[in-house]
Amino acid sequence: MKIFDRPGFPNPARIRIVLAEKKLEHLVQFESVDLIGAAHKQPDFLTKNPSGVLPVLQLDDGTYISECTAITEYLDNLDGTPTLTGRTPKEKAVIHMMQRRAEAEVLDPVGHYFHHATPGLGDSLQAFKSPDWEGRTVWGQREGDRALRGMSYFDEVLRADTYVAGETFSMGDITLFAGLMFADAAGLGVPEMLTALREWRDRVIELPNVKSRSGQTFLTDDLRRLGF
Ligand SMILES: N[C@@H](CCC(=O)N[C@@H](CS)C(=O)NCC(=O)O)C(=O)O
Repeated sequence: MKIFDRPGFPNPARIRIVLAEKKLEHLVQFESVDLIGAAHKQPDFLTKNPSGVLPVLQLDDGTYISECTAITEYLDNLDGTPTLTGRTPKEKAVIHMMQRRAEAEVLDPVGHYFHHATPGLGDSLQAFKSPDWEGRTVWGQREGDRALRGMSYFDEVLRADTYVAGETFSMGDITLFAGLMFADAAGLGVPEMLTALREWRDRVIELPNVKSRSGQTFLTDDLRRLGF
């Protein structure tokens, strides 16, 4: 199998954590896509994923699978014993719901903040994003506020539960973790007062399959090139 991604970016990191959790790294080849140069918006890449975003999984039969949740479900079920997406109908439903909340209320709004309230990935990509840059800045700022509200919600959740969807580490934790790392990299941060959320993050970052793939290096190399 092949993964088209860019090391150090939040969504690619979700799948790298999944591969480590499922001990599948030896089965995939990684191909780095020039995200800063907008390679993922060119026709060749759009045939793999019409949404023009990373990561994309290519199966040995040539099928392309995009969207981290779909890729995670595929990889989690390969060995017949899913550990990240749930086993029973109830586990599957709760993890699906909490994952979607982490994506919709934290990770995606942080991404919108990054792209529309900061210089984002730079000029070469801006043409694909927003001809109306000034107008979108206000929207980007609001998305930052929305992400902070999403973080408050998860702070409440994590006061009661060990992990995002209960007592077991799941796809929901991976999504929220990527959202918080992206928030740091984008300059939004995670408010000090959200102590349960920050304590959860300190625990997750120490998990063996998360540790080597995250931390301080998140986004750093590419952002440094962009002048952050
Ligand atoms: N919903 C998508 C999000 C993918 C995504 O936004 N990936 C980012 C990298 S972290 C990307 O490719 N951004 C490039 C762009 O927005 O132009 C997923 O789950 O895979």
